[in-house]
Amino acid sequence: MRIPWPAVLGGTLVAAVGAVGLIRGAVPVATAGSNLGSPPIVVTNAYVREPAPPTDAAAAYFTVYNTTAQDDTLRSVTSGAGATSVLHTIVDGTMTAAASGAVIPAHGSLVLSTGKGHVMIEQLFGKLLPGQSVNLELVFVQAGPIDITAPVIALGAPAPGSSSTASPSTGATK
Ligand SMILES: [Cu+2]
Repeated sequence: MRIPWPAVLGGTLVAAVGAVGLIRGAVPVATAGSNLGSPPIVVTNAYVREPAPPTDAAAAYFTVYNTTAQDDTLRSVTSGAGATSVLHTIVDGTMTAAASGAVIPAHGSLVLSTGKGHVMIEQLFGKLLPGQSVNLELVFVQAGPIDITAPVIALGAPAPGSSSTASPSTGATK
């Protein structure tokens, strides 16, 4: 069974953290002046919600951790699944295009989840079905481009990392 690496990474991080609220303590704090190989940006819990027909757009969600001591900005996102991808954040219940990007504070995180924001993939090239995955390139001002793979999650299915979902390895295998 193939598991996209963001899912594996997400599972590991969630296991280490135990709760989403403990993000600060869980992110390795870079020692000033040293680079011990920890990635500056860690993306977890990436997924794309299966679009409800006849919608021609799909929403991608993920969490970005900035492990550095410097603010970074998610400037743009591109996807192999549609013609355009737009970063949308939700402020006071209103969805707005984050034209200048979204800031991830030093040692902080940016959570794109239902009610908080998403990347809207527009003019889909084809159907997106559960079991498929979508390649996304996230471009950061400081960290540069980072490629991730986001599985397509069925309508109504729980989002990765949203609750105590069973680990894939503990499920009965056929
Ligand atoms: Cu939107």
